[in-house]
Amino acid sequence: MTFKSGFVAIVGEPNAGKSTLLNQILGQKLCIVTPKVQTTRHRILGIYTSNACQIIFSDTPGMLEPKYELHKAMLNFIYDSLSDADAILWLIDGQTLKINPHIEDKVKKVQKPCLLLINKIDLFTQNEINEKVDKIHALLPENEILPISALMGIHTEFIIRKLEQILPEGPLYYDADQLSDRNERFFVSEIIREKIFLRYAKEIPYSVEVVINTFGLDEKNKKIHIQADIIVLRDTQKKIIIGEQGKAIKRIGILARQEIEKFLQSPVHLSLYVKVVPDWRDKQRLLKEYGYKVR
Ligand SMILES: Nc1nc2c(ncn2[C@@H]2O[C@H](COP(=O)(O)OP(=O)(O)OP(=O)(O)O)[C@@H](O)[C@H]2O)c(=O)[nH]1
Ligand SMILES: [Mg+2]
Repeated sequence: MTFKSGFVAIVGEPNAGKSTLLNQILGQKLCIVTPKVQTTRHRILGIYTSNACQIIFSDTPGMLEPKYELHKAMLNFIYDSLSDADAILWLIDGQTLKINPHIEDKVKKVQKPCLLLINKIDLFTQNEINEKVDKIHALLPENEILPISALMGIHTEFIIRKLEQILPEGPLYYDADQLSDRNERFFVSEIIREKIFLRYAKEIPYSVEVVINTFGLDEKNKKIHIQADIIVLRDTQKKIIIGEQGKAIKRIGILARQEIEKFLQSPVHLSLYVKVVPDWRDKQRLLKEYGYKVR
């Protein structure tokens, strides 16, 4: 049997379920997921390895109209993933069936095998699903369509079978037990950001960045000590994040610590500071420092 391997970009509208799909395929929560758009800001590799293949998925931010430098950096992650890819999974939200013209344009340009996945079919009847497939087929007749539910794992196994056929013969690019290219520090910052996305409304989630300053084992109390800054744009946002008598940030700290402890499988001491950095979303130097790709 020949061993297959390659890179697969997961692209689509914000909120289509890209990160949910990657987590489902990997069988564990790697990427953060929230009901809000623009949850994912980076390109995150998720590595699936079996006896027959290694598939290196890129979870990407949702396609958007860039409003500030951060958005441009997010778009760069999508474009890089598409140009590196051996195959593309284009995720369409079954609730909206929105076809983003920029994605269509890019997918056509790169000329790679592309599977259209209509997601969230757990919400619909078989008749409704059939109608949706017909609608998408009428718009994009060249591509194979697969209705799935990333959340419930419906037809997600089939995606792997399909990719095994499409991908070329190739080597193990990563160790068989490696799940991602990102380190623990990165995922810890994402977990904190997820809790902020889930608990605050309006512009707060989009004004926040999380920076890990300290990450190390405290030998004395056998806990991993983590200190993180929550960066916001304005003083008013800082006040909201902290909340009355610090109650709101305390809650974030507890929720984040519980999940970080599960993720690291170790007791954790987490301390959070809120820092105002005006315009960080438009400062290339800072964006680079925060791990975004600016060019
Ligand atoms: N019912 C249902 N909900 C889903 C499914 N897949 C994802 N969702 C929900 O859709 C929302 C968005 O999911 P994400 O995985 O964060 O979507 P995304 O495409 O990564 O979003 P961005 O990172 O913002 O671009 C979450 O509330 C998910 O629980 C699905 O198959 N069925
Ligand atoms: Mg995402």
